[in-house]
Amino acid sequence: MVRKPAYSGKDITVLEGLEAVRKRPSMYIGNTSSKGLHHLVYEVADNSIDEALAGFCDQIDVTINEDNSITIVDNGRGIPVDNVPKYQKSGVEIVLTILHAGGKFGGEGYKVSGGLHGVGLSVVNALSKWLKVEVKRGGSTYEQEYELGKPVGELKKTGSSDETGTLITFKADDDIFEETDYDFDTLAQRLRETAFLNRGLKINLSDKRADKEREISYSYSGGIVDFVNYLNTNKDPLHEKIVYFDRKKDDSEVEVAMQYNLGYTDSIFTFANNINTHEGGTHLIGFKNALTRTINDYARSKGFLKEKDANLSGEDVREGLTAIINVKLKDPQFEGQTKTKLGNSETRGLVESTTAEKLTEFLGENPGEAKIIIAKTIDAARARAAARKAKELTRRKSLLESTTLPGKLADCSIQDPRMCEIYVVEGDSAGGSAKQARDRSFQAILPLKGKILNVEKARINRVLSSEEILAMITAMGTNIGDSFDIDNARYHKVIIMTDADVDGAHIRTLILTFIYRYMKELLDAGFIYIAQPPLYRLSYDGKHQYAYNDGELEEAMKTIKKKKINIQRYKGLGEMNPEQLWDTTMDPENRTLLKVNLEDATFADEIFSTLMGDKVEPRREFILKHAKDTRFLDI
Ligand code: 0RA
Repeated sequence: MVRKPAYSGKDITVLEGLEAVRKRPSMYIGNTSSKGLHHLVYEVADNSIDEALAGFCDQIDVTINEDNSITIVDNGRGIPVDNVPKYQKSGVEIVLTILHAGGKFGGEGYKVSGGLHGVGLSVVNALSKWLKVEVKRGGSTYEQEYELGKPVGELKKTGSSDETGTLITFKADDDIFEETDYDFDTLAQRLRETAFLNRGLKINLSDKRADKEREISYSYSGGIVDFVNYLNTNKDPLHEKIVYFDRKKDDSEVEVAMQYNLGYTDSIFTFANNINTHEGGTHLIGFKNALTRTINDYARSKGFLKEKDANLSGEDVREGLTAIINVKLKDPQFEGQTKTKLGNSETRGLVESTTAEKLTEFLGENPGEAKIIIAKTIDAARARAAARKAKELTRRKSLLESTTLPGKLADCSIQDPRMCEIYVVEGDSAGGSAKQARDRSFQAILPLKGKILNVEKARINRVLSSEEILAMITAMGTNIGDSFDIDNARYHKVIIMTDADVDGAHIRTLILTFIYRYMKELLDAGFIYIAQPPLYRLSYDGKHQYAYNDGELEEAMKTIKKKKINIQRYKGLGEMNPEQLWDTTMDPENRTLLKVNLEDATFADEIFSTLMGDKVEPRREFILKHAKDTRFLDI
């Protein structure tokens, strides 16, 4: 009898591939914390969304099961089940076990690639305790199961069906992931964004976990027009009609939706193949160029700008603009620090020419709206010019560019920004403690006076006349807005340290709002952190220990079980002496820092415009709704 060897050469390559994923999971999914865990869901969902992009799928159901496994069902074509001769395996098994096998067949339509996305279903499979796949295709149903990425038996035909589609259930491996508990809101946020970007696609999310049962459904017939409408909900739109245009050319598509509001900052979000391109790229450059040129041309042709008038600047024409730029292309190139910057050069031309042409058309056909928009941009330019005339902006600008550091900054002695950190501290007294506590070789301290200016409600000239904000800008070294340059960052860790009370939370949000609106790249680069001072100090028997929240306090009380425990509750940073502050909050060996993660930039926009904007009612509702939402508290 001739026995088939247990493993062929090809099998060994597959096993080595999966082993590599399990050995270095972060190389494939970024990290193994909660963020990496949620990436598994996006990875599977992105495959279904690829089916939707190709026009074969219009519904995706995502379920968090009772045991924290995830089921994702789509009504696409179903993963091919036929044997692939080269591998002597079903298409299903190839997609689930070979790295980057997603696009091996078909080759049609759009493929998501680059960044942490598009790493393939095999990565999810390799990082799962178990995975089950069901396919409906060609009149039949099929099933196969895997453990730690390896098939348990072959793909089996299980019945008949006249539908098509794919169902995948997987349980993340708790030997790999630090936690395996999914957050409904995090998934909901991302899936809603996906629904906005794919007009008409229906996405259902349901939570079956005990005491957490919930269901939500997203489907937007207006696509990115609905997205802009949603983003402007808590702002005051300047004109009713949302501008929308699109174009298909060769293998690329672009669509843009935009609307101005009364605010002073811009909220432009760009996407390529459903990926949020936080770092911008060629599509954003094309859009900005066309916007500036078109508005100037129109304003001149209609006499709003006279010959003697200077051109409106890019910042002028973007003031108060909310826009979504969504491109789909065959072979996207993702670059930049976090691989979220679109690099395709041909996309710039497509977005630029489309925007110029269609926006000119819109302005021509809607003179009422055009007039309002132009008036707003001219207003913005006037404010800038007035500030400049009053020597304000030029003086400030040169001040920003100057190397004179703010007087109250206690700088560190090391010069290499990669090793340096700055503590932005609430209040002069806490600032004083921090100055005494720090390691002056690499830690700088910048004390700020209480509530800084709310930049959400102020125009650039007022922002730049705020002493506290100027101090932050010069200390960081990067400048702001269009002049921002991350290469000049003087510290690669910016640590916001405020009291652990309501006022402290407010000040933290004000500082974050400023950074988000004027130095967003610092957030993208992962340079922004929040310090975690303790809430309690327990002393007993001449020993002491700290508790950072009420849960920890309870735990500590249980373990100590001594009669005489003295509990001190810190009402503010000022109550800690320098040694305590160092031990608990500033010593890199002991402290916990919270990294501010802006993966969800559109959610951040919602947070800042709601919390810091003019409208009171949405703010009240938002705070009530998110009162227990740690993402909001810690942003
Ligand atoms: C490879 C080729 C084709 C479809 C798929 C993969 C596919 C993968 C997933 C993952 C989740 N849902 C999915 N749906 C489809 C093309 C098949 C064809 O040409 O018919």
